[in-house]
Amino acid sequence: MRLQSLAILAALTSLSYAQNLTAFADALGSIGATNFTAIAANLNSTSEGQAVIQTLLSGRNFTIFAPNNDAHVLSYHILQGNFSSSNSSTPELVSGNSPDHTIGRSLLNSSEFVTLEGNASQVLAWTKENGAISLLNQPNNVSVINSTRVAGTGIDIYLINGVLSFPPTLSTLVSNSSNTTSLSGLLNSTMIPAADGTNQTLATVLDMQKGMTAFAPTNDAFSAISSSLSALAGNQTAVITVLQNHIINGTSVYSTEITNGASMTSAAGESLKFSTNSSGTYVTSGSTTAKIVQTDLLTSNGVVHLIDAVLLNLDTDPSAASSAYQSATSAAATMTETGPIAASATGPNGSSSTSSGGSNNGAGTLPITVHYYTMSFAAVIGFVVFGAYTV
Ligand SMILES: *[C@@H]1O[C@H](CO)[C@@H](O)[C@H](O)[C@H]1NC(C)=O
Ligand SMILES: *[C@@H]1O[C@H](CO)[C@@H](O)[C@H](O)[C@H]1NC(C)=O
Ligand SMILES: *[C@@H]1O[C@H](CO)[C@@H](O)[C@H](O)[C@H]1NC(C)=O
Ligand SMILES: *[C@@H]1O[C@H](CO)[C@@H](O)[C@H](O)[C@H]1NC(C)=O
Ligand SMILES: *[C@@H]1O[C@H](CO)[C@@H](O)[C@H](O)[C@H]1NC(C)=O
Ligand SMILES: *[C@@H]1O[C@H](CO)[C@@H](O)[C@H](O)[C@H]1NC(C)=O
Ligand SMILES: *[C@@H]1O[C@H](CO)[C@@H](O)[C@H](O)[C@H]1NC(C)=O
Ligand SMILES: *[C@@H]1O[C@H](CO)[C@@H](O)[C@H](O)[C@H]1NC(C)=O
Ligand SMILES: *[C@@H]1O[C@H](CO)[C@@H](O)[C@H](O)[C@H]1NC(C)=O
Ligand SMILES: *[C@@H]1O[C@H](CO)[C@@H](O)[C@H](O)[C@H]1NC(C)=O
Ligand SMILES: *[C@@H]1O[C@H](CO)[C@@H](O)[C@H](O)[C@H]1NC(C)=O
Ligand SMILES: CC(=O)N[C@H]1CO[C@H](CO)[C@@H](O)[C@@H]1O
Repeated sequence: MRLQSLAILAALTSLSYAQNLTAFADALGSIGATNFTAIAANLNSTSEGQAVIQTLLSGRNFTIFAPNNDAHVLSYHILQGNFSSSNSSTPELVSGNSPDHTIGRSLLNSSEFVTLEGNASQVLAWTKENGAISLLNQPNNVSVINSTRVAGTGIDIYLINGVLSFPPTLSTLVSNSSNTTSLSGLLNSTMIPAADGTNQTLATVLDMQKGMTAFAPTNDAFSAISSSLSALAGNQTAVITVLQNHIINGTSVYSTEITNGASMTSAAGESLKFSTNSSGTYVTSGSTTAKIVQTDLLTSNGVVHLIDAVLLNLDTDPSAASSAYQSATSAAATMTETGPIAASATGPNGSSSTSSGGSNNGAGTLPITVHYYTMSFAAVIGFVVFGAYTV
C-alpha cells in the first residue's frame, strides 16, 4: 500500500525524489507517523493537493506540518522556511520564549480561508513556555512533543499532539473572545457608506480588507472611557476616525515586526509609535498610550493585538493614510519568506516583507516545514514535520 502511494508520487518526479520520499516516510514511521501514505494518496485526488505535492518536490527547502487528508489543512501545516536552530538529528524548533512569539508562513492560501495582503499565505505562531513549544491560537492546546531529521534530505519532523485549525475572520475573532465583546459591538454598530448608497458595518468592511493589523482595546479599556465614547456616539465620522486609528491598512504586522522606536501609519493616516521597556510593549497614537497585552491573534485577513486602552485620537490625514496603504500593498507584492518572520530592514509601515531567521538561506530559496499527525489510540496524536527538503 505504501509502496504504491510512493510510486504514484515518484511518477510525478525523478527517482531521487522517490528515494527522498521513502526516507521521509520512513522517518515519519520512526516516530509513529504511519499515515503519510494515506495522506499522499488522498492529496493526489485534488488539484490543490497535487499542487502541494509538486511544490514539495520542487527541490526547494520546506517545513511541513501534515495533519490530515484535507489538502487545505495540509497546506496550513507546511511552513516556508528552515525553522530548525541546529543541524541535529533531533532538531530543535526555533522559538521565542513566552511572551515572545515566532511566526512562520504556511502554504495555506486558498481565498476561501485566507485574504492576506499580496495574496500571501496564512501564518502560524508559536512560543516556548516551561520548556514546551505551543502552537498559538488553537482551540485546544497543541504542542511539539518530538522531532527527528530525515537523513540526507534536510527534512525535520516535529511531532505535535493535536491538529491545527485556521484563523477565523476578524469579526468572528472579536465576537468570540470574551475580552473584545465591546469592540465587536462597536464594529457591528458603526456604519460605513458603500459606493451603492447602502451602509455596511465596519465589521463587514474590515473582514473584506486584504491585509490588516488591528490594535483591539479590551472591554475594560472601553469601560474606562465610556463617558468620552458616549459623547462621540452621535458622530459616526468621529467614531470611524477613532477606530481607524487602531488599524494599519493593507498589511499584517506581527509581534515580531514591532520593534522599540518603530513608527507606522494608521488607516486614519496618523502615527502609531511603538516602545518597549522591561514592563512590556506600548503603542502611542496622538496623546494616548496603550500597553499591548496580548499579541498575534491571527485572523483570515491579518492579525489582532489586544491593548489595554482606547487610542482616543480624532485626528486624520487621508493622504498619509493613502500613501501608507500604497506602500504596504507594493511591499506585499514582493514578499519572500526564508525563515521566521521578523522586522524588515526597510522598516515600518507596512512592510511585512521579512528577513531570514538567521543563517539559513540565500536569495531565491523557499524552505518549507511539514507537520504531520495520525489518529491512533482514542486521542488525536499529532506531529509536526519542520525542515528543509533540500535537493
Ligand atoms: C491512521 O492510521 C491508523 C492506524 O495506524 C488508522 O486507524 C487511521 O484510520 C489512519 N488515519 C487516516 C486519516 O488515514
Ligand atoms: C495522481 O495524479 C496524477 C496526475 O494527475 C495522475 O496521473 C495519477 O493517476 C494520480 N494518482 C492517483 C492515485 O490518483
Ligand atoms: C537550518 O538552519 C540551521 C541553523 O542555521 C542549520 O544548522 C540547519 O542545517 C539548517 N537546515 C537545513 C536543512 O539546511
Ligand atoms: C549536518 O549534518 C550532516 C550529518 O549529520 C552532515 O553531513 C552535514 O555536513 C551537516 N551540515 C552542516 C551545515 O553542518
Ligand atoms: C521520538 O522520536 C524518536 C526518533 O527520533 C523515537 O526513537 C522516540 O521513541 C520518540 N519518542 C517518543 C516519546 O515518542
Ligand atoms: C482574555 O480573556 C481570557 C479569559 O476569558 C483571560 O484568561 C485572558 O487573560 C484575557 N486576556 C487579556 C489580555 O485580557
Ligand atoms: C456582531 O455581529 C456578529 C455577526 O452578526 C455577531 O455574531 C456578534 O455576536 C455581534 N457582536 C455583538 C457584540 O453583538
Ligand atoms: C447610512 O448611514 C447614515 C449615517 O448613519 C444614515 O444617515 C443613512 O440614512 C444610512 N443610509 C442607509 C441607506 O441606511
Ligand atoms: C464629528 O467629528 C468630527 C471629527 O472629530 C468633527 O470634525 C465634526 O465637527 C463632528 N461633527 C459634529 C456634528 O459634531
Ligand atoms: C484601506 O485603504 C483602501 C484604499 O485606500 C480603502 O479603500 C479602505 O477603506 C481602507 N480601509 C480602512 C479600514 O480604512
Ligand atoms: C536550503 O537551506 C539551506 C540552509 O538552510 C541552504 O544552504 C540551501 O541552499 C537551501 N537549498 C535550496 C535548494 O534552497
Ligand atoms: C535520502 C535520499 O535519497 N536523498 C536524495 C534526495 O535527492 C537528492 C537529489 O535530488 C539526492 O542527491 C539524495 O541522495
